[in-house]
Amino acid sequence: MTKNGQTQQFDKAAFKAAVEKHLTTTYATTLANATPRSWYLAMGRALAEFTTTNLLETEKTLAEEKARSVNYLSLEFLIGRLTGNNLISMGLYENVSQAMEEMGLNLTDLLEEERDPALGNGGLGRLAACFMDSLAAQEYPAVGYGLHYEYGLFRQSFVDGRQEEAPDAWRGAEGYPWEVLRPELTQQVNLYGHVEAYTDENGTACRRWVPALTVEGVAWDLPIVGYGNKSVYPLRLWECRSTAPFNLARFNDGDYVGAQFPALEAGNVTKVLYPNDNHDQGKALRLMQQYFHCACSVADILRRHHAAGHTIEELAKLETIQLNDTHPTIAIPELMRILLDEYKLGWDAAWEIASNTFAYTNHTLLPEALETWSEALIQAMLPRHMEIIFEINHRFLQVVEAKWPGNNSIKRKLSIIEEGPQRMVRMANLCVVSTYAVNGVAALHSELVKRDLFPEFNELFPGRLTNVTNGVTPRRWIKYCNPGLSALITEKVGEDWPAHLEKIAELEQFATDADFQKRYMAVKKENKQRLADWVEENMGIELDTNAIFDIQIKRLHEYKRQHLNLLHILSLYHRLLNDPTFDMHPRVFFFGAKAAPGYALAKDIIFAINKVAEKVNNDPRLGGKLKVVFVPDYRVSLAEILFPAADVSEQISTAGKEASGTGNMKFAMNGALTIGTMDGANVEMREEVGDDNIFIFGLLVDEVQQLKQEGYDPYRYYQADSVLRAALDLLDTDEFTPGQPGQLSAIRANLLDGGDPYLVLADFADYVKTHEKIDAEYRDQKTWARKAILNTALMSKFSSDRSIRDYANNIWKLDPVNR
Ligand code: 9GP
Repeated sequence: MTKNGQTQQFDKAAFKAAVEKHLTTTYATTLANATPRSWYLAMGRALAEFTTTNLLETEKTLAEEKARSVNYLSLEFLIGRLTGNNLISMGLYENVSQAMEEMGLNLTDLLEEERDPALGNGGLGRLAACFMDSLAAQEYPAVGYGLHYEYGLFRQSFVDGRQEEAPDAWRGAEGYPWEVLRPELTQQVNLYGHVEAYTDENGTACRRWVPALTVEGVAWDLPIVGYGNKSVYPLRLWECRSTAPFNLARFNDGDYVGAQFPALEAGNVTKVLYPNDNHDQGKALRLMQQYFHCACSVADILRRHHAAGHTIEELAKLETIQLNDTHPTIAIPELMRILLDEYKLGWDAAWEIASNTFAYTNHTLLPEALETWSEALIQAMLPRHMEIIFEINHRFLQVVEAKWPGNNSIKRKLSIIEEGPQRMVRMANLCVVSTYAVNGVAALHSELVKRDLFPEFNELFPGRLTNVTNGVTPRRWIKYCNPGLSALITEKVGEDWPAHLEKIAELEQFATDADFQKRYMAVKKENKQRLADWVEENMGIELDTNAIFDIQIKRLHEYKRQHLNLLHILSLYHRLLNDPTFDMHPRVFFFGAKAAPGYALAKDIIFAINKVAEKVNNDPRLGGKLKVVFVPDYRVSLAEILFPAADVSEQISTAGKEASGTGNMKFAMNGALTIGTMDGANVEMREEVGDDNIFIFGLLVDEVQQLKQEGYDPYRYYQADSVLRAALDLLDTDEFTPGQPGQLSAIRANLLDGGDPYLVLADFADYVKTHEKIDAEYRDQKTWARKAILNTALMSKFSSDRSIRDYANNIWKLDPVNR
């Protein structure tokens, strides 16, 4: 590293010349005509010159060093904007800001020109992005493998309060300046067809796949820049293209669609990100996406492995493949197929390699998210893979038989194939059977994986099931998004905390320092103002920054219980209007959430919150005490404004349902106090900050299970609690939809007659009481400041650098390679 954290020499004049050159030669714009967007693009291209060079050099070093590396396979990488973050990692933020200033441009404005690459749905995809950042920052050799979706997660707008979806062409017409096409890495991917038996030249009986369709996988690399070092790792995204040439004869005959048919079909594979979070829809195109992703990635891993001079027998020694959820599971039979059919290894030798190469992360216990694929579908699309899955299962069931002789019910439960009218392949079971490590994503979640989801597997494969608690990168989620707080931290603990978050603990000693408290709270106020300005400019709602900013931002899902938050808001509304003795500190409730397009109740909840917002924001009787803001199109770049501005963080899922959460960590690092259930990583956050500095409420996992077993009756709570009753009944009136009662009734009906599957009513009273405590404590600003500072100081465990070290030391056995 050179001085000031720069990772390369920076020649300002040369950089300015490069920007101008890209402006004119890459974007064909004159200096006089250049728009802020073309300046941003040209700047991006000029910066990518550094990262592409470093990427190629890193690849070379790693091959020469014969380094063991991790291949992170994920259908989602929710990377967010790269420019600002990369500038920070390269240590060039100030230099580039100055260079652009000299050209009459403001860097902050230019950064706003970048569209978010939204190649993920939520926590799972964002975690993958944080992990890539931490791998590069700590120089653990890695390649991220994903898909180059033409359209990312849909753009959300509200029309009369209802969610509308529009396609997200994240690259724009000009392409994304950070990506680089790698034509030499193109792979062929086969689909459909049949399997045939044949005898090879040695007289051995063999099987081979005769595919019916071949498409092409083209690689685009995005640079993952190591913070403060020279390593740049590729995030390699595959785009599907047709191998068939354009059919000019058919075109000339007037068959315009037919002439392009293969290209149109192939283009569909990577056309769009499936917009479901924690839900598996079982669509054929999705399976094709998954296989396309895996086939390209496995082939590329083998290419790299051989290019570095290694033999196939050494694969598990030099490469490990981490499966991010079950989405890339088909990589397992794909590698087996290659080892058996192409390398001609025997089953045992192939299995030895494959089962020691793959590891799997489980991110959910929700049954609707645990993927199963119909055997018939796999059989048609990937006939050889289906044979291999049957063989894996056959051998596995012999192991089960040896352990539990004659016990067919255990066999039925553990089998990779689920029997029924339509036989299904259970991808999670396939993963547990075929990998050397399976991890959950927070201590509680990993315990539940062992206890409730896979107890027999845990007995069968002792030590295979383990935990790695999630984390988030402090570079994006403190340093970049909260410059005020970052400056304050640097002043107190020195400047290397973004790479060594343990350092942040030194802030603890300033928690009671009156001067520090004042400055810390002043930063919070500035961040609240930044958010308030955004809301006023984009939504026309005026906010008072003296109010408590209470924020819930995450995907819209019943288990995350945005409707519990809504019921609390309704109860406050009711009390402000009906109880003259009721007093509360002004509060703004923020929401940000996308609902899967086919998820009706989630969309109803969005509509209800928007309708309630419309009313309360304009009701003079409330004296400005209550505001509700649902920010449209919640995305990473908006999150960067929301997290730093929060006083209160809502983490209120039903206990046992949220595997970890990662927004909870970002809020706390930025000094918000959590109101949360004993769920996911909230449990470990409480351990870190202590019970006094977090607001825990609600039923525990075992209490939830017990209540359900006893027969949960939501009406009991409705009848016993008049505040709850009033809030729920408001949903049946036309209070928020004048002249149109019943528009919000679906939520009430789900909670009362629908059985309230996520126990919203059971947790309501405790939730309200805990919010009253928050209200009282916020009024004592010194105590609040102390608690907020402690939250920042005590969050070092939740750096994704620590998560990656845990993976590297305990699972991958990976060493850093410093450049
Ligand atoms: O729902 C979990 C979320 O709790 C966790 O933080 C995230 C990253 O581990 O994964 C989410 N799971 C999924 O999106 C689907 O399994």
